[in-house]
Amino acid sequence: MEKLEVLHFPDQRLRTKAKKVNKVDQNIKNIIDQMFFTMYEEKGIGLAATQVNIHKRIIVIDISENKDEKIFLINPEIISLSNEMDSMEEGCLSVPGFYETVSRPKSIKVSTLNLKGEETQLEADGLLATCIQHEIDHLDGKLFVDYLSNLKRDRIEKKIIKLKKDGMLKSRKATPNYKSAI
Ligand code: GNR
Ligand code: NI
Repeated sequence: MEKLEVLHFPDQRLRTKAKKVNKVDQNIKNIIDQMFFTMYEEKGIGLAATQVNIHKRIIVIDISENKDEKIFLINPEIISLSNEMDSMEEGCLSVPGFYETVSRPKSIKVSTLNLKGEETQLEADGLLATCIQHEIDHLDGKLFVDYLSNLKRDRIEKKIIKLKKDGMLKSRKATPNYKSAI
């Protein structure tokens, strides 16, 4: 299977609002498979389609120790949020190498579609609740760095731009085609 490339902050494509899935068909199932493959390869605990430049409301998650508990969400919607908050150190495959504490509601209730296209519900707290909220933010074009101070976010942006410039981070620019016309 082919690994999808993950976009890096401050790529503007990460600011795209993803569209709802109309029909859970084979194409959507293939996207989910490719997203799980990419997430496991990149050693993430979650991945939103937005991060791989697919602007559909699809999320994959696996927070298990043994990487054998796949969770996918299609058209996820938060039904309820607890008033109680939880602070966790977050990282993001689109903001590689940076970890900062973010405060979010501690527990949530979410609706999602299963592979038959039926609506189901899911309750989550702890790391799973944090992860789902982090991923739904991606689908709305939001990143965890948006919760930080402007100063911190600007510093991270400058460092990532430098890493890219120095070739320390793969860029998603298309490979130029050097084929000569002769
Ligand atoms: O791998 C990831 N770890 C993580 C840690 C704390 C809170 C959220 C996350 S999600 C992240 C993968 C990712 O970027 N998903 O969008
Ligand atoms: Ni992320």
